[in-house]
Amino acid sequence: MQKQITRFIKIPLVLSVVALISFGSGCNNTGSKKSSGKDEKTLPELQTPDFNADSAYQYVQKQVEFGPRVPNTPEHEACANWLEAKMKSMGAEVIVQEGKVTAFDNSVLNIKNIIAQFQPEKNDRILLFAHWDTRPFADYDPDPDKRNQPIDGANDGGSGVGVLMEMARHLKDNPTHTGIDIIFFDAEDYGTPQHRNLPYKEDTWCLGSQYWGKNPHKKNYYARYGILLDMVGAKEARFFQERHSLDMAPDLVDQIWNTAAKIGYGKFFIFREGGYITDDHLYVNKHTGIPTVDIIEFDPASNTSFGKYWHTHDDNMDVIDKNTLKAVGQTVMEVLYNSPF
Ligand code: AHN
Ligand code: ZN
Repeated sequence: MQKQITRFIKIPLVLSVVALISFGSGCNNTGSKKSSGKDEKTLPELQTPDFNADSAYQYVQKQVEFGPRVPNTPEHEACANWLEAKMKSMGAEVIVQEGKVTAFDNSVLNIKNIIAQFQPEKNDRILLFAHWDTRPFADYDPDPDKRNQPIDGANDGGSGVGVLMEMARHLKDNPTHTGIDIIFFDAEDYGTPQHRNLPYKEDTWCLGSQYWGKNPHKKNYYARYGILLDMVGAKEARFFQERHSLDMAPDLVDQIWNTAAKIGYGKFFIFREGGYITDDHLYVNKHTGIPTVDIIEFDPASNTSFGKYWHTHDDNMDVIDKNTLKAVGQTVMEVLYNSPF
């Protein structure tokens, strides 16, 4: 009898000592999960794979080599086929969602949202996304004669997809605790051009994510959280905390920015509020309720809020810097593999 009693006393004592030690040493850098859940401590700790910036760079370059990825063009079609094949080759279960949407000029765009599912059998999911289309105009190009020509979109379009592809390359051999969906949204950048005298309409942007929001690939689709990557490859890029993201997912913003600082990318992730930016994350959140964060370059000194190359013909491979791709890619991977959410 005596033996039984001491055992009952011992267990809580041991537990509280362990709890005190892990609290005192700062539980955020141990990679361990929240201690509240019952079966969480049975989950193995995950090792974050090394994000290869050369590989990400090549994925960006390859997209650019197709030419501008503007809906209803053969270049767009060819790039979509490549994206689909690549994601399949990395072990994803891929759905290509085809749809028709109406643009600012009432033209009908044939769009493709490319949805790559990892561990599709899991209910608990994280959603990562970027837009893969490129802008049909260069509204902000200094040369007015070139404003009607489509841009390369190396950073605006190419970089987010390139970073997500490099992350995807690791997911089969290094499975995360949750399932992961990577969506490449189409027709984000077909919003009303600024250089023609047209009435401005906010919801002419993000046509692919609006379409998906109304027609999710799975009924009642949900994920714990979403992360959007937009313009994540330019040299010297700075990521401020986008305001819609702070409104819908303040804890995740904290987690991402703190993780960046912890692993040495604090130079890129600035602990200051940026602007309210209309982007795919707004429509994902509006239609599904998933809290989402937009990691997007922001320049408070620029009158567009973005880099000088933005929506000009300077958005080509020359603006892409592997250090920026690495900072964003490794930070997001670290969050995925060590997320307390
Ligand atoms: C607007 O300019 C309304 N939103 C910025 C979203 C965007 C455009 N991202 C890339 N291109
Ligand atoms: Zn754009």
